[in-house]
Amino acid sequence: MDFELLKDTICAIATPVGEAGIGLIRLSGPEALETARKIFRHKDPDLVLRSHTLRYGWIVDPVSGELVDEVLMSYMAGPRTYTCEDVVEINCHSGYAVLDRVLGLVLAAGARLAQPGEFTRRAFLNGRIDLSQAEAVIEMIRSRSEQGLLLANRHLRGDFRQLVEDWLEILAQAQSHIEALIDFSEDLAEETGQEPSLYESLLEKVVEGVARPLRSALNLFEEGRVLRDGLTFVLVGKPNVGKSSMLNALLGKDRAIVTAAPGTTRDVIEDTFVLGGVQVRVLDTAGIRGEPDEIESRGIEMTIRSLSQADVALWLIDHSRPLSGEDRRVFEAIGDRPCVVLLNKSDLPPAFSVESLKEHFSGLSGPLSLSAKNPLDIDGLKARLTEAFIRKPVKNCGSQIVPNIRQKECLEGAMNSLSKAEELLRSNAYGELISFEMESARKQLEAILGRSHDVELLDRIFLQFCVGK
Ligand SMILES: Nc1nc2c(ncn2[C@@H]2O[C@H](COP(=O)(O)OP(=O)(O)OP(=O)(O)O)[C@@H](O)[C@H]2O)c(=O)[nH]1
Ligand SMILES: [Mg+2]
Repeated sequence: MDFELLKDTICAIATPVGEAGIGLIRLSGPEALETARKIFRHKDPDLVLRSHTLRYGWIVDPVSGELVDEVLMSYMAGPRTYTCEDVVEINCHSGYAVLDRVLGLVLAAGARLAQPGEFTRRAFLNGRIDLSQAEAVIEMIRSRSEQGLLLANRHLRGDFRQLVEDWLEILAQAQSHIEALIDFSEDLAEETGQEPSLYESLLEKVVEGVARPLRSALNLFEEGRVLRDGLTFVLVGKPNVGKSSMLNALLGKDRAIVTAAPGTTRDVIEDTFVLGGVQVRVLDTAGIRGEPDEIESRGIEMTIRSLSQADVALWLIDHSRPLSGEDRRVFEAIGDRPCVVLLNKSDLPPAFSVESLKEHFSGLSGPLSLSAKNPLDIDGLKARLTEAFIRKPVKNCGSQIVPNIRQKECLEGAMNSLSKAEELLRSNAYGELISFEMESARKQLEAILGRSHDVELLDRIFLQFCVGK
């Protein structure tokens, strides 16, 4: 994006377009107030709008004089605003025609239509937030579960920014000590032996103050992914074992067709629910069987593909029918993926014992006996899944900072340079080499905050936003 564009005034509809109580049109930039005043009519024509106040009035077409909408308009003078610029928000009635008309008038009055994420981008470029906070805004908007929201909130508050700034400060200090030494290091080391002890104390500061906490943040990435992006469970089993019944039971609604005939489900059906504060995507699949017809075999291919995307396989076995070669095919398809074995239809007399199941499939652990038709069993299953896959990430991520994938890559880069710097400090290497590694660790950390203003990176991040944010 051309940074010159920062000087103009942008506008956009900030709420979803459609019929609703209120629709918001937002303006930001040096001309925001002047632009809005051209189309806003208040009963007192000489009214001076004070900053951070809300006023009642009408939007008027300045050319025809037509009254377009009855609105509340707020004016907030920068820098105490979302973008740090002057901001005006017009609260209109929400409808396709009204919002379109008002936006048209704002554009005609001189504002430019904002690009996706441009308001937040301005907040970033004007220094109100750093890049980790801007990313948290997207996460916040997208978040569909409590845990994801908590993580996003921590970043939005600037906790990660604070942490990274502390690390940068420690590294900058260490680096300046090293550099001060570079000119006279050899003499000093020989005459007084100060250098090794300085190195020791720098080493401790860098390891304790930066490398160790940085590594713990990195270690949380995988668990944080569960909280942020959720988990995918896939229901697999031979035909008619109750996979679709289980999907419906987990979701608490009739999502998939259930019939007594095997081969009912032929596509992959998916939906989501929240488990332990985490978003869970669950896939119901076509039953895996030996001699499928053409449609079914396509379905089975999709089942295998779904298995490869899933975090956990929920393998359903019909406990009321004898085990068969089809169950073995399922077992083989699951391979060594994380798997929970569910012995379904526990309300019917069992056709085999749990021991014989374990003999059949060696290495299989703790099958859970249940019925998709019994709500108490479903509660038990959910508790078991929460315990197995969600409790630990939630506990470990507690109030910690958890990087997203971009931040993780920056942290890994920084860690790599820090390890080299540590090694060099331990071996009393030349100051220049140590300083070089510290500098490169700092660059990686600065990239987390977006200090390098890499335009492509900024485009990649902000274009994920909607227009109006
Ligand atoms: N008694 C009993 N019947 C069940 C239970 N779970 C499912 N069923 C019945 O088993 C039959 C098959 O259920 P579905 O949920 O369609 O099984 P599916 O595994 O999705 O079958 P396909 O899609 O054909 O692979 C239906 O008649 C269900 O009502 C259970 O726990 N107990
Ligand atoms: Mg089914």
